[in-house]
Amino acid sequence: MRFAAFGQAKKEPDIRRILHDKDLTAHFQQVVYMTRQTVCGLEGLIRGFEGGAVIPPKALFDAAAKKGLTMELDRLCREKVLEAFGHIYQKNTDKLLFINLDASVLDIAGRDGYLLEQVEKAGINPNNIVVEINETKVLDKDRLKSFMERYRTAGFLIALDDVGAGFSNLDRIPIVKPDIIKVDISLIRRIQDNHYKREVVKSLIRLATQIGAMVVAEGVETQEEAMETLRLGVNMIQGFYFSRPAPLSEKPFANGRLADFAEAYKQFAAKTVRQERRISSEIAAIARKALAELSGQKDFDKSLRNIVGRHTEVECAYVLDDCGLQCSDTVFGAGRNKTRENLIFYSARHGADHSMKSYYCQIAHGKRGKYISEPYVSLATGSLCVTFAETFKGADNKRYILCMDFCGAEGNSLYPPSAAAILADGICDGSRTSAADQQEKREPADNGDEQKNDIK
Ligand SMILES: [Ca+2]
Repeated sequence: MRFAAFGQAKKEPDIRRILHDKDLTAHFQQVVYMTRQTVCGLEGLIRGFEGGAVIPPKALFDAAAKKGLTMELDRLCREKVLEAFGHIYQKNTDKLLFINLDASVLDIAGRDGYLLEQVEKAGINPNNIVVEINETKVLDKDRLKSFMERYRTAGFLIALDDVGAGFSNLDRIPIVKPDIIKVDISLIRRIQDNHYKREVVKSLIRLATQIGAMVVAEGVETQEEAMETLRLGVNMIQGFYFSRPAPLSEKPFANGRLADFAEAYKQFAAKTVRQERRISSEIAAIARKALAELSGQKDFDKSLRNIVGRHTEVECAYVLDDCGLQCSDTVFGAGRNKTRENLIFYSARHGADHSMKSYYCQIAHGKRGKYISEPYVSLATGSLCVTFAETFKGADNKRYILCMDFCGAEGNSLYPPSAAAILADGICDGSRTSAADQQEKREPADNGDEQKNDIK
């Protein structure tokens, strides 16, 4: 069912009537536990209807706030969700129900035990409930902390919702100590094309691993987004690509897309590994030739110019002595622009000291005498690159270190390819998601941010 088909209510909802008549409907969206290839739970969402039109959750909550009825609405939303889930719970005691809690209502005194009562009344074990804390502003942090402790002790799981949206909510991580971090749609949308989003999500995954939490990618709408988030290490995925919010169906945990996606992902993962291997061997081949050319030389600059001139994949190259001091220029390939040069970002020059940099330490103190970095954005040029470094002997028989930044020449990417690149390469031809299909999938979210507003 497409909610957009109903049209959205224009005037302010009559919140007193809605609360009085309990005129809200619970909808549910699947949360997919990817590595286990299963739907592990449902997020409960709420819909109001007036005169045949949908009232988005935000409009409901705005209207309630004006009348001082936020807590009443918040409670009714959960009552509806718990009641509906309660009907299917006995046959699905291994599944989770994610429920949203507007943390701003935690500031309202005298409500601390209410959620537990509601859950018990619905006959659901608290172990099956994930409480999503989804407001950026909690006025009373002590109250939030004591709420968390109480509910965790009672067996609830705690999720931090919409992480990465709006104001930073990272300060809540030590307070909430979440079991689950839900990464906001704004960081997921077109993540396959955006190095910065990828790195932010990778950081959140690293953080979650360190604090023993799971990561859910929210708002996944396309196959590329699903693959990229999964490749980065996200545990669970939620979004229109796998399911849209809807009333409970006969089989609320079935998903027809899961098996096909798992198959496509396995091919994608295999191809990623092959591509990474190809990239490493290309880098190794260029590096071998460069090292042979530099070995026994005195004038490194001339050889570096030859090397960089021959290989468009090499963004720049330079040589360090055994103490980490740069003993050549930083030689750039033709056409590389250095637009980012300023007082803090600039390419190192002859005589620069690299001895505190991690790649130098790895080579100087490690056994292998070579190093290759993760992809990163070059501080000198702003390009996405990887740095390769390896030792060689110069004319004076002393040890030197060749450093080369590799960067994808046009049409010849030398860093691990994005999901988009791999998909464009035709790996997932068997997939059901055509470009037109995806355009259709994305449309509702671009129209009034429906997906974002669902999450209440
Ligand atoms: Ca949520």
